[in-house]
Amino acid sequence: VRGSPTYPRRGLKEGCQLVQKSLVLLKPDAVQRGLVGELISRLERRGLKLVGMKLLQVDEALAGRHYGEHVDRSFYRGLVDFITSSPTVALVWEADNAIILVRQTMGETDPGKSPTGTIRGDLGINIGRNLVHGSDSPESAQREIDLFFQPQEVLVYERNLDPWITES
Ligand code: IDP
Ligand code: MG
Repeated sequence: VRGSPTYPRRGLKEGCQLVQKSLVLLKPDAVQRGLVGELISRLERRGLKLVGMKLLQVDEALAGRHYGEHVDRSFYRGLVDFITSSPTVALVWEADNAIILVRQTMGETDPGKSPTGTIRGDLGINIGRNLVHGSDSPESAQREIDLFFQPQEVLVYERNLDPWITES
């Protein structure tokens, strides 16, 4: 990720587990429904480390850049109208294999197909109101973090309980 230091000690670990970052958005439905705390709590409790956080109003330009891959899809206009309709919380989470961990915690794109125990399976009904975004690859994460955060807004710090979450 642009501006992020490398991790000489924890970058590449035994078993080839890789420290990754994932961009998570708590979409306007999450903010409007008062689920910000609940959703952050679920990701915190999973053990993910919070390294970036802001509340912002996504504008048309940012929405277009973030969802550019979907520009030709029938749901694109509705998606952009929705994400720009009310404030969004942007988060950066870090962990070994953070991309897949976040997506597991989120559930499937369609809440109706998401298992209970996941954010979308427990708290959502409709694919157009599925509460959260999570990066789908390390490359997407890098691109998306750079859209939402300045390099200095993604922090590097030690967490004292890490040895109780990850065997190093
Ligand atoms: P993801 O959020 O699970 O990665 P994507 O396929 O990347 O899913 O789609 C981005 C977002 O577009 C979804 O989270 C959802 O809000 C919206 N979306 C995707 N497919 C549909 C659809 O068929 N109808 C309405 N909205 C959709
Ligand atoms: Mg996606």
